[in-house]
Amino acid sequence: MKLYSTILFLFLALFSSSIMAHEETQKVALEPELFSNQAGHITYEFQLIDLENKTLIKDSDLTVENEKLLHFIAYDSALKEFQHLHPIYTGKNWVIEFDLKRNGDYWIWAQGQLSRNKTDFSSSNKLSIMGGIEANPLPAKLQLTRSGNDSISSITLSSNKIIAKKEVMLNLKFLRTDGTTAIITNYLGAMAHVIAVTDDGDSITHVHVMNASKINEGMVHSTFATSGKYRLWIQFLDNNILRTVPLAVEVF
Ligand SMILES: [Cu+2]
Repeated sequence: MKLYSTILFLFLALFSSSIMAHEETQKVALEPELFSNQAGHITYEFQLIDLENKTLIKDSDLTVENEKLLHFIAYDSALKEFQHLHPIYTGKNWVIEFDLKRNGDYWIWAQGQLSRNKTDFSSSNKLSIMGGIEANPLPAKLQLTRSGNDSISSITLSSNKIIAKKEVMLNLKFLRTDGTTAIITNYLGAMAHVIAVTDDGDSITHVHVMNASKINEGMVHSTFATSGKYRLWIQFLDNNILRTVPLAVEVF
């Protein structure tokens, strides 16, 4: 690693420990290596650093989880733009290519599992995008909704109260806005994926939806660490088309 990388690494380690204060421990740092801040097609190269061993994490250091070695999630601070992608390892860096057409401050996360101790990690950094479409205005507060749709595919989440630090089981119904029956097939090893983010964007949870006994119904078990409003992005395949439905819930 170059000197500046080492300095950046130390900075990241400090920065991460403050923003991730409510996480158990910060195990892995995400260090950007090469990227552009210009809106459009972005090639983002980064390194993952095992903070315990002070080593770079290669593809061979990770376990395949939900069919991928590494999951990459990006969203803007308005919690409107969203991407879930899978970086590849080049032998030197991890690389992901994606399109961000809209300006804004983006959170980026890498999620994976270290093979050496089978522990999951979520590591974040930020990326400010300029030169594109006007940034989404920051909403005064997140508009709560337990049902939403992406094109004709829709989701309705059960209305049970969610309490911080208590496991909750939420039911999901997969519907269509035109009344036809959804055709749900597994996406990356699960009926659906739920990515939950606190309304300040600084904490992320990724949980999986399991089949319930009824057709086109699923259930998800989760424990929300803190009270407050959360954005949920629910991703699933309906008729083999990837859909992403944004919802928002309050945790008491
Ligand atoms: Cu993924």
